[in-house]
Amino acid sequence: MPTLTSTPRADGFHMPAEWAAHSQTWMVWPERPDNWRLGGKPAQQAFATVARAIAEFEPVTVCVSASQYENARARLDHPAIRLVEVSTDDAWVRDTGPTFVIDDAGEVRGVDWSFNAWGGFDGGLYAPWNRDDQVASKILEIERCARYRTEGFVLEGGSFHVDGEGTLITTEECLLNRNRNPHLSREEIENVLREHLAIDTVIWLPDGLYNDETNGHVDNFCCYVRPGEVLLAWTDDRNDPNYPRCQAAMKVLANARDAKGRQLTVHKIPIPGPLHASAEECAGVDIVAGSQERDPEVRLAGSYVNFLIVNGGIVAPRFDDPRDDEALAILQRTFPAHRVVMVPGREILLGGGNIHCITQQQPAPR
Ligand code: KQY
Repeated sequence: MPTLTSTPRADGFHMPAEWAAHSQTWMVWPERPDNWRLGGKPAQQAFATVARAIAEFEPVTVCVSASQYENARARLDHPAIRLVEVSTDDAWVRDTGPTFVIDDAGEVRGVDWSFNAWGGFDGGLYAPWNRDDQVASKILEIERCARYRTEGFVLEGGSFHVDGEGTLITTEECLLNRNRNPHLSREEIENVLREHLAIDTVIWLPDGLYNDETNGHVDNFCCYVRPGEVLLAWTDDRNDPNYPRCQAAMKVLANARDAKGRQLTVHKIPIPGPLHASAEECAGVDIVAGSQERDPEVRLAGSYVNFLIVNGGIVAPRFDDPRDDEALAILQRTFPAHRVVMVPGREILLGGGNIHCITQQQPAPR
């Protein structure tokens, strides 16, 4: 399939909101033993539960290595789940997969951002990452979608959300981090976003959630629920390191105007925990120089915001935390036309993300 030299905006393509109809959701099967404990077995069970939950609403394609094909096939026993063999470095398709864009005729193409494992050799989470940088291209080949490649412009899909009506929300902590695009100013970064996602307005939250190893991906902190309305992870506890982050985000959101000139309604959802990995969970992760170390002292960046919107549903993490029920009620109230399903999120969180980070929606041609 061709790699185009124009931009999506110039060609009449834009990124639709996550609630627009999907043709399918993509995932990658986890197996990396220096990220997933016990050789990835508990994570595989968690990913399989997520895949099956999504498959109740729409088709799912799971990328899997040759060596894990048979195991994954047996564990992903649902008629709506397809497997394809793709080599990867890890399993975060939100960040390694394409960002799909669509035009008024319903043609779907993909943006293939440069990927550096969340910071390259300046705080990145593993090396090498060349297989992960190829994932978007391979998915677009499989789908026969034309590709836009932002060579040298580093971005991950979890670092932004759009409302599909011209507004994008992101964090300075991630996009202005020196380990992503230090050669570009804020305005130059905004221009790449405008051209590749066809947005007009960028809302910059200062930070993401405390201790998020992606340098504050917005998809773990704040997301759109419909145009003009966002959901923000929230704490009223002044002693929580998230307190100043929530306050700063609220201040920006309260003063923002979106591309349509609207003020935003902000819904709050509690932050679970504080959650920590146990010593036993940490001991199950292989130690490899250059990969993220695991430490029971370090608070995990657990968040109910890290959910996926699917056709007619919401697939959200639960943590066996006292706030699970409240989070479920807030999600169901916020998405009254969707069926909210919660699935176990702890094993995914132990690897550094959650359901939104391990999924990538592909819009349906209209
Ligand atoms: O989007 C994400 N949250 C990815 C996290 C990567 C963690 C690797 N250990």
